[in-house]
Amino acid sequence: MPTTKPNILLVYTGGTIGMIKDSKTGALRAFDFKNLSNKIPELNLLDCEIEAISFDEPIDSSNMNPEYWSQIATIIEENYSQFDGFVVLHGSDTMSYTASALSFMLENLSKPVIFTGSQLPIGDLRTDAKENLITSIQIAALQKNNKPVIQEVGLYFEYKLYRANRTTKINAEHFEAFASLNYPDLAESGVHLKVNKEHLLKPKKAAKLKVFKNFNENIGLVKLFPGISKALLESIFSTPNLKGVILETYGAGNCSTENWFIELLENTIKKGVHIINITQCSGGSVAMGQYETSEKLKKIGVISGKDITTEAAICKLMYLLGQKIMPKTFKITFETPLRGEMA
Ligand code: ASN
Repeated sequence: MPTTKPNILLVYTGGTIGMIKDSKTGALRAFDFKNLSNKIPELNLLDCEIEAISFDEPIDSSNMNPEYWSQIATIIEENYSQFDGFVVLHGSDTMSYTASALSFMLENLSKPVIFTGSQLPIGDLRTDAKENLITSIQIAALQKNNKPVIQEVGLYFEYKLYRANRTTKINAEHFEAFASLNYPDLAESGVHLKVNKEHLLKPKKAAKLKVFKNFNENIGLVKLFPGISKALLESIFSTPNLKGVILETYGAGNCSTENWFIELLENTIKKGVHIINITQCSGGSVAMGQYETSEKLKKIGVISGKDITTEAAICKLMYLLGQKIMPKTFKITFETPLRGEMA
């Protein structure tokens, strides 16, 4: 019986993972991904075929934006039928945003799209890049009965595979740079690669991949703090063309019950601006109505972000606004999990 090896496409967008130190100047520069296997001969030992494609000009992920998200989605869309899995190499700083955005853009995804990066450049002696890259490729190539095991957007970093839209970058120095506090790990790499099958997303059978590239960027993110001024909030909420605001509240979705604050939110919602309540805690969920301090938000029509991360909330809001959802159904659509991003 002829055996065909899985075909994996590496998409290099930039970030530390693709950097090497110039031996003469010591400066970090982007590395040519066409010569990948010369630099990482271990890749030849993997039981899959690997091709690589790179952004013309690799970027530090702090320069990421929805236009680049569309470029990544286009590369996946154009190569979807030829490859069995995709590994996106991305700077770690904004990786959770891009990976969350891609999870919304790729509807009915039935192949793995694994984001990874590193804290140290690939050429460094102590780099974490090799393990992250090699295991991400192995995960993208995992198959059972000729079907990919992972059929969603994942993020692999320091021995763990997470659901991408559940992650947050939590550390700027540790190799364990990401966490998924509200959803269990999808897989763990130790002596064995252990996949937690019960936590994987199961796509709709035989549904065709749909790719959405419209984002509406007229949104805001407000983190409340004790003493936040009326003037500041009034100025944010009167931003021209504003369509939605993510409000990071305290604990289980609580905020001040002062009249001026609630009235400001109520008037903003009446103008047609969607306000989404998420918690500024790293873990746990918003439960509007649990305390008096959040009951008023519920009454005036604030949307519950439940246990969504800030990164996924931003992407979901821009995505849904880009879908031109009817104002009447916007709240219920936001409160419904679309790609396993919320409970
Ligand atoms: N500044 C880099 C980036 O996000 C950080 C990294 O990749 N570790 O592109």
